[in-house]
Amino acid sequence: MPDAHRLKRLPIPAIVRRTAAAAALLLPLAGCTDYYPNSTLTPHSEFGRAIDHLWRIELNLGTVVFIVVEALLLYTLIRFRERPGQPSPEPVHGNTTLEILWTGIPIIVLFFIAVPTIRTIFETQRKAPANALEVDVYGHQWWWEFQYPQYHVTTANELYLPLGRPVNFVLRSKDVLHSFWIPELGGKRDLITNHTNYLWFTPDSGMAPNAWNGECAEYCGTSHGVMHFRVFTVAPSDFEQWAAHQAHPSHPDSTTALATDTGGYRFPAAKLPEYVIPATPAPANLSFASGVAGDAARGRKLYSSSACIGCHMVRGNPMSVGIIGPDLTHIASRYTIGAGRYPNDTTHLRLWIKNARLMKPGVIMPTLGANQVDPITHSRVPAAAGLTDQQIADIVAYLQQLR
Ligand code: HEC
Ligand SMILES: [Cu+2]
Repeated sequence: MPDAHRLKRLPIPAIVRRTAAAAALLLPLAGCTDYYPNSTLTPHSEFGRAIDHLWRIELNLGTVVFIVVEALLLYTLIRFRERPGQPSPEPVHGNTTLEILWTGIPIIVLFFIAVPTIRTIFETQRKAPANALEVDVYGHQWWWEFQYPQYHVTTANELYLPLGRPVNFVLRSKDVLHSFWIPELGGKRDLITNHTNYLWFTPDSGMAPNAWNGECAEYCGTSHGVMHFRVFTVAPSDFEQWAAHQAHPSHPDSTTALATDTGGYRFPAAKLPEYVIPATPAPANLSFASGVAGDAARGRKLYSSSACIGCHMVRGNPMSVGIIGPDLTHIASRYTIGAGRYPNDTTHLRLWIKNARLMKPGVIMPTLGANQVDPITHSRVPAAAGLTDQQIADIVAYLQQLR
């Protein structure tokens, strides 16, 4: 062969080669060090472990099949490769032994997959135990409603669950298909229009109290990607306190209801994992006047005569009985707004009320700030009809009292 056609070998220093080889070997291990809050590979309930067990069986079986098939393939490629001067191979017409083998082996493989799969289906579809906590889950475009019928509690986008007690989720949709998924605890199971689904699991009793991410796992429209929720698994006594407080109408809307209330329980802010509070930047073209202080009493009056009451419920406020949007009775006890899109703080509440549709694409909540352009209708809210920054600040001051 002429020299010019030969591949020239580049001289690679030994140190570079060795470092590259070591890096290639270590790369897969890098995935083991970080903590991924949305990983299903660290299950913390019997349901999660059942699914994890099944997946590991299938991964192991699949690996064996892969290695055997690839080995046979490589062997065939090398053993029967073309050699110079060799005559063409003779064609083969049918081989009964082979046909039986390649029909029989997949049947055996499928059998080994089917048995544990069917067993896991039955295991995870069993009826919930009688002492289970019931949570009625309603999927909305694009947020979650959670009702605890045994406790007369309704909340949104935040779930409190007692450690060690089975919880039975009754899954329904108010509009299109959604899917309820807490990667580290359990799911996914679909919320189907005009059909009720069930899912139950027990958050492990031995865990320290913690916060988890929940997601919608079935594409449901524009803001599907921002349909998160948070789950707090807490000590049973803390759960009881949380539920007792949430069941009450909130201060300042009820003078009597809070007489016996100790203020309730909230997952301690100091213990929140960093993924709980989102860092979504607010839209650049949305701003709020600086130095405006809100007045809660004025805000309550304004809220109670604004469009808000047609969509939102504030138990204890007889004007506010809407059921289209999230229940705001204890809005100030929550860590996030807009289904995990923004932190629940003064800045984001104000911007949200000013132009919700700019803050989260497609939401039903209309753009309400004076002179704001509604990104869906493209029309400008007239100055006289919209809320001024002062009015919004007042409403936010009121909402922040609803703890
Ligand atoms: C047409 C119905 C409608 C009206 C009117 C409306 N909202 Fe909403 N609101 C919604 C919906 C729906 C959501 C949930 C949006 C999402 O997260 O996808 C929402 C979300 C919110 C949230 C965030 C709640 C949470 O837990 O994430 C706040 C706060 C809020 N609205 C306050 C108000 C106030 C104050 C007014 C009146 C000035 C108002 N809304 C008017 C429908 C409405
Ligand atoms: Cu979705």
